[in-house]
Amino acid sequence: MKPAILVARAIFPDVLTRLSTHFEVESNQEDIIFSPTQLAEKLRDKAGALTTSSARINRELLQQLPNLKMVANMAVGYDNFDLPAMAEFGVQASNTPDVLNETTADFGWALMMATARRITESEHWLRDGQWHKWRYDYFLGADLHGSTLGIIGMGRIGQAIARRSTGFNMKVIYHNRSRLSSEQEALANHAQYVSKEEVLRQADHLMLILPYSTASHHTIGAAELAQMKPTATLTNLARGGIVDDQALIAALRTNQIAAAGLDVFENEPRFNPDFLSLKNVVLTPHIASASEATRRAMANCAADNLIAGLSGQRPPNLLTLL
Ligand code: 8YV
Repeated sequence: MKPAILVARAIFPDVLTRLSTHFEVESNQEDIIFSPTQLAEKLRDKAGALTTSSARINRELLQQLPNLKMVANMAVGYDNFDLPAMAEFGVQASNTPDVLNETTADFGWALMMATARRITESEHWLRDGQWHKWRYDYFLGADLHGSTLGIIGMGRIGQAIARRSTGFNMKVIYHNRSRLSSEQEALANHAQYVSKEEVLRQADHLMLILPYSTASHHTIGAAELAQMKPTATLTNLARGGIVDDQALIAALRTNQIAAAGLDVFENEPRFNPDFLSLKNVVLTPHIASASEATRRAMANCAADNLIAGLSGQRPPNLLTLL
């Protein structure tokens, strides 16, 4: 008999078809966001699950699921997993690294450029019928070329973002838990490793692309925003919770920094509505990895992990140390 799995959110139909050659699949193409109780119920008789960041796999859930062997997250981030609890309950975990690096880096640039050059603000103005003449000082923004790009979180996506800056003749400074090798720094447009304070003080454009954990909670709050240049932009591609959104709203409202580009928010999708009253912010609904090819690659990568894990092989992107 094939093992039973839950695909916890809607997914490409052909990936479901692929999974059903290996498993008895319960799908959720209606894309209902299950409550913890519903998720526990759905998973009770399952050996595996394919999840996204919306499913919390924690101790309370695992206690109810003696049959569960593996959860494959369709995301590189896995802050929705309690890895120590998963290891304790003998449940393998995997994520989808690498396949989304370049697409996410592309999007980081799109968001940073839209923020620096006021693309959405000016488009709203145009759509509003306010464009009656040209003026020398309409929508003056900040240059990217020749400026200093500061990156906090210099993993694979951070390095892909830094690499792209060579064409813009930018200086790159970064802060990370550990320093890159000199070869990696050279490939990342000769990025210079500095303290977090130096990144904040020197960056003209600050890019946040670090994993979320209790240690990185509110990496950027009121004190950090106060250290930034008043002309600086901030782009958050990482996770809600890396930035204290309330403090950011206050900083944007008082022009303590120039502008922000945000793809992720605290408590998303029910983000702080005060962002909507600000002109100097570009808001996108967590779409940095959303290209057709990359979302397919992520879905197939999660499927590869689940297929390997539930057939007794080592999943290519195993996270749990069992
Ligand atoms: C996902 C992401 O789309 O990979 C990640 O960590 O943030 C996004 O690419 C999202 O988390 C859905 O699982």
